[in-house]
Amino acid sequence: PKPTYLSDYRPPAHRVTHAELSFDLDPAATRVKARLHVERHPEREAAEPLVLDGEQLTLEAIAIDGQPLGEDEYAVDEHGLTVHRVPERFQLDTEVTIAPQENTALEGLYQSNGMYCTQCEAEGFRRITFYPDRPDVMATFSTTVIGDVEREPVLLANGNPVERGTLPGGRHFVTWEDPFPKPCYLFALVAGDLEKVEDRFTTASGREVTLQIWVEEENLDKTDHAMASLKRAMRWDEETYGREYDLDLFMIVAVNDFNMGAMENKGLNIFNSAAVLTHPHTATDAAFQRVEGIVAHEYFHNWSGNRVTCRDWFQLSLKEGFTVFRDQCFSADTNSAPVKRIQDVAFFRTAQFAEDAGPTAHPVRPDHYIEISNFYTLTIYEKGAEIVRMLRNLVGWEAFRSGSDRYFERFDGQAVTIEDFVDCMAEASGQDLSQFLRWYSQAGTPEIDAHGEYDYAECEYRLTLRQRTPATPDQPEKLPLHIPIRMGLVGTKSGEDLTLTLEGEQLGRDTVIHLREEEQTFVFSDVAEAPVPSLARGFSAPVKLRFPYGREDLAFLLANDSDGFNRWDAGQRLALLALDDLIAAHRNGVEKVMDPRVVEAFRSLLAQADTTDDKAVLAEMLTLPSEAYIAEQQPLVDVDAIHAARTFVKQSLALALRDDFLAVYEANRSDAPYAPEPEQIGARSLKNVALAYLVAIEDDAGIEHAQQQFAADHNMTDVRHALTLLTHSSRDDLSDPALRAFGEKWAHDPLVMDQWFSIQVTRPQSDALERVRFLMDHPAFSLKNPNRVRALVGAFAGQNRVNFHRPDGQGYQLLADVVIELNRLNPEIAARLITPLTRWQRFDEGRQELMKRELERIRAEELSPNVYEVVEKALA
Ligand code: DPP
Ligand code: ZN
Repeated sequence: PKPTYLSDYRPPAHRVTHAELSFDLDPAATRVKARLHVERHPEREAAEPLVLDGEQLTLEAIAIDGQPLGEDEYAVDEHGLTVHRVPERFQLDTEVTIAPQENTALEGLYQSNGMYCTQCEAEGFRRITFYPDRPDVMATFSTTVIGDVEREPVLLANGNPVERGTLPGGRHFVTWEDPFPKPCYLFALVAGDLEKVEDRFTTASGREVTLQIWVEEENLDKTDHAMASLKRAMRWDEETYGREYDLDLFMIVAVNDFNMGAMENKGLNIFNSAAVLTHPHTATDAAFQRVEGIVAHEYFHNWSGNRVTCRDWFQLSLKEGFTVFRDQCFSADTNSAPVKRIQDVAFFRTAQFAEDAGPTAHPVRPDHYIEISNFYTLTIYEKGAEIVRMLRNLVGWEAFRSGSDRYFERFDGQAVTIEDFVDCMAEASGQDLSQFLRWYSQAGTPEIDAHGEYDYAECEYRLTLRQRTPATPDQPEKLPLHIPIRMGLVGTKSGEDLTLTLEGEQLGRDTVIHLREEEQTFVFSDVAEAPVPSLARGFSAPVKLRFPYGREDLAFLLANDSDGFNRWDAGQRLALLALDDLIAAHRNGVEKVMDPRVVEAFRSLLAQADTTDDKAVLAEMLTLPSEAYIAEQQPLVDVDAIHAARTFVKQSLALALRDDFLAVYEANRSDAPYAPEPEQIGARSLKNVALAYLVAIEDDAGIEHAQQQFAADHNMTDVRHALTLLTHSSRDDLSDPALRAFGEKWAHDPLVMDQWFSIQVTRPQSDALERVRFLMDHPAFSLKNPNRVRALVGAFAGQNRVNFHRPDGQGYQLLADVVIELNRLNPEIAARLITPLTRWQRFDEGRQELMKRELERIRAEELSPNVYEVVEKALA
């Protein structure tokens, strides 16, 4: 397979202005008729042939302006269709057949639990019909779906239904029209035996919109939260960005077999059932919040993505980065804002930093790819969102909003680039953002080394920042970036933010300084007392910032920093320093000793449990950095030492503060009916964090509470947490009966069984790998369903570090076996699953060899472009 390059971009030679499609559904041979209204691009030559994408299609008929084409007038190969000579403007009619029932890749038109559905982003439409499958071809669509009255009573597509009727032979049809021009990646069709929940929304300008969520009948009781989230998101986008919904109907459909989380098809969003269905008894608080965020994300795409879309797939972050930023802000506004930020950053620093440091590192706007579906990454999405967040902070909310208005007005109905977006922000703010644009083209995580000196005599504080971005594949040299650092200086006597004066300018107590050079020194004057700097508040830039904090400094910031995010971060840094010592002790076979400063810090945190107004933040502060994040900090990852050190810290804290944890647990229990609301969620997380410490030392009261919490069956958050604690303890007498009861109770619900799979295969005990193999034969498991694969194999390889990295290499072998099988069934999921193996550089030589051996074993297979691209990069 050959790469596609950004620098090769050319506007399409032909564009489609209108597409009339008709689908006569059949599992083995669905007949797709397409009438495309085509025009030659005014600047392209008359002699250019018409080239359309098409894969796995059987062409049955072809005509131009009603005249069937002779065999020498066109050619079909495995990538598409070429018509050698075409007029300047014409109608192309084609008829093809496709086989949805054989489509295990879940791209294009496929079947899931008997229903028909589509996934076209990025390049799935070419598996439906011959078409210029690229986002800069925008057409209006009219779609007729013909199905069986009994099997497919519901026939959906984009836009508004305009006609329906019955046909001979027990068939019926519905015709849909979408008046908004769109690229074909936003096309959607759904047909099956579905039920709906309906609601209404009145837009700011008074238009009535019908909202529908379509599900299988047994899931009708799991849609309330998604519907409420949708309405909140619609209102929020009006109030925050001035964006109204534009059709009369907005539909969401839940599908069981789905590669992504969800898809923003115009007027007909298709969701992975895991990203839309919730019920207090089947979904955790985290799942409720995830559903809210994804519903909002897909809805927000209606403007940032659909009305204004991407010129080419290199611009993917144009819609994804902006939309993730929008959904993050929405979730922050509806829940605890500091907790949302803490959770997003904790995840980002673990997973995106690892991506940036590995062989698949790429810029937020890549300049080449082999398979675009490999680029739906944390870099494009989350780092893209961090860049948009920096922009918002650089220009200020007002200019940002006015830049956003400009962007939507100027480019409505167009397919545009990242520069177009940034230009709007530059115009609205009058700022020069040219250096800032490097964030989009330069891969890798910038590292900042900071140090500061307080001059008592001059009352000056000098802060020196030095930036460097390490080399990444294809990019050995890096240029300095424009990095906004939000900061304060916290007085060591007062514990308060000091007033900042920089080069004679008064900047308040919390300010942003701009690092643009490789090295810069900022001199703050009139600093009345020695300060501890609080840097990159709120994670003001996606960088690694090192500062030689002492442990007292960190304990001080943890207690005094006015920025909640940095208070949390100070605690994480303090814990990391202690963990470093313990990891070294473990490796050297020396007795481990707990740092009393960490114990004292936790004691003061626990003392705030009664009075804090944000229990969710406190729960985050009481949570140790994850094994994955600790590993990110180590030059050479020693999974066993990390696990042992972290377990030791957890147990030491639990032993020292046992009564405090118990009191916090007991004070935060509640019998109130479940609601996914911030206050309840905060209390539940705090209580459950406390319980985890107690069970970590097998405290009798703790174990009893865990068992009771499991048995009480009040809500899935509590049940799942208790089951996880019992299953991850070393006591099989606790875990076995609970797992059995849970598995029997929920055997009928695949989304709950996914949780049951994940809990078991992430246990640290040495039988985890055997459990994976055993559970792969469980009747509820199927390699064909992406959710099952992620819950079982993905969770094991991605989250069970000690067992995946077993020194005998069996974890790697298991993953490679699954990848090889999935490569044939579902290349997109196969390619994603490989990720943990691609990180081999970070491990000891023995493991490196074993990991590479498995990558080579995969490479020896006949590979899909998806898997090929990842494996080649990993072994390069
Ligand atoms: N489903 C993906 C998303 O919404 C692709 N657009 O981000
Ligand atoms: Zn998206």
